[in-house]
Amino acid sequence: MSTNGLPPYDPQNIFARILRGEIPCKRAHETTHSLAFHDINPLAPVHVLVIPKGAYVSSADFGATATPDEITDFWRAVAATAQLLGLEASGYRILANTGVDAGQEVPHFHMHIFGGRALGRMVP
Ligand code: IU
Repeated sequence: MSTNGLPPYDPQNIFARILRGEIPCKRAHETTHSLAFHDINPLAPVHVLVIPKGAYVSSADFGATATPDEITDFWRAVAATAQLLGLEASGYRILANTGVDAGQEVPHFHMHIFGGRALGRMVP
């Protein structure tokens, strides 16, 4: 499985440590297989990250190797988190930097949810 230019999964990455409770986070939502928490450096009035609890380096790794239960749980967690944070009415943006060319900093798959204002057109 390609890791999109990233090293193999490192269980010491910061999100793995958050999942193990070694580092605190501001939790927004939690499900059987997923956790949502507020980004430490928000780029929008609402900026949360949704991550699977399993060890997946990137969105591509997750899509190719996670179980159907984990994948369903993840997408439901994304939608539920947006709803809980009041983003349903006006909408929001989701984004997953995937690998080196996207500048993915943390090598544990995470989906950004941005919202709370008009976000403008997406640029690469
Ligand atoms: P990226 O898609 O890998 O570039 O995004 C990583 C995000 O993780 C970025 O928005 C950081 O602000 C965020 N983050 C965090 O919320 N808590 C942390 O301890 C660290 C990074 I390190």
